[in-house]
Amino acid sequence: MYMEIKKLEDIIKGHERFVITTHANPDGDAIGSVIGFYHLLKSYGKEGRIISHSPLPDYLRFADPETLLEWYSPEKHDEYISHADVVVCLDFNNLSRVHSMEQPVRTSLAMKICIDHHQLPEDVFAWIYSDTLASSTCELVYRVIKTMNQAAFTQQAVQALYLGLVTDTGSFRFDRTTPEVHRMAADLIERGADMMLVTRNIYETGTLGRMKAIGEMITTMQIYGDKSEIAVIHITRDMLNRYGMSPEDTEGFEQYMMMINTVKVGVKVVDLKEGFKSSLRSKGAAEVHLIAQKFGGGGHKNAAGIPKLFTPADEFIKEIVEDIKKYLEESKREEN
Ligand SMILES: [Mn+2]
Repeated sequence: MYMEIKKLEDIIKGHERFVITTHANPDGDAIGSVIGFYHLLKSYGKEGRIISHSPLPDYLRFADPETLLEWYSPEKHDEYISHADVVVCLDFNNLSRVHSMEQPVRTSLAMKICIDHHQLPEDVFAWIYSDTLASSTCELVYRVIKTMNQAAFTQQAVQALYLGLVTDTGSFRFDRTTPEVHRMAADLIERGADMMLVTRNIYETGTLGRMKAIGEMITTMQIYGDKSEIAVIHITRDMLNRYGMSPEDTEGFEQYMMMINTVKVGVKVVDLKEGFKSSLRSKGAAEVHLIAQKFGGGGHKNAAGIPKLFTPADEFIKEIVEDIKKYLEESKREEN
């Protein structure tokens, strides 16, 4: 059931022990929102532990200087998860996204609540605070703290929330960057968020290897469609090995396809140890989560993901390019 902030406040006030979690391979918004929410709980004197399937990525370490995020292990955490009062799921809405934590969370008697901006939540949450038009989960946590208890805007909370706003809006470039988002950013900076700390850690720490990988990726990019509307990059196992990168290190590579003026939809394919995963981006009206659905994926209108597939990557690329062509053709017809 969907809830308003008042209901969330009642839930927090009425319970003591909380698990805070987010999706595997957390990004800036995931980390920002769990840290923000932790400080909200603390401001009410509640016990909260941030437990995550994935460890904190190195490049986001600056946002969690106290190492609040605990890397999940069954021995250390299952007991706590099963006896918690509430499990708070941030920046995802399907329990499969917590991977190894899925079973303990599902079987826990704790109330499960979700705070998120993705579409199509799973039917497992007692309460959901969602806004699919929000720029980020950090925007939602900001709203919650602002309404509920501004004492939770500690130095670390504002830094973390600012991080999520910046990363999920692609530095205030994406569609959902509303005047409200800019006002939030301004407010967070006034409350002590260090803007340059985010710039330095997120945008100025790439390695030479990563930069060269981007070079090869751009050179090998394929363009499809009569008007060159579709771009595809395929980062192969061989490329990852040569540049000493993991699939997660290709996060953000999609943007280079979208910088091309003719491109409306971009497809990134990254080889995994076995199989591959894919992410989709679009500009304007094209709704890529609709394209991702056929392959078991989902997400937002302009950014979607497809989890691990085992078909040969070349076949997948052929198929999805045809799907996208058809989709763009049909949406053109609808416009006329
Ligand atoms: Mn997000």
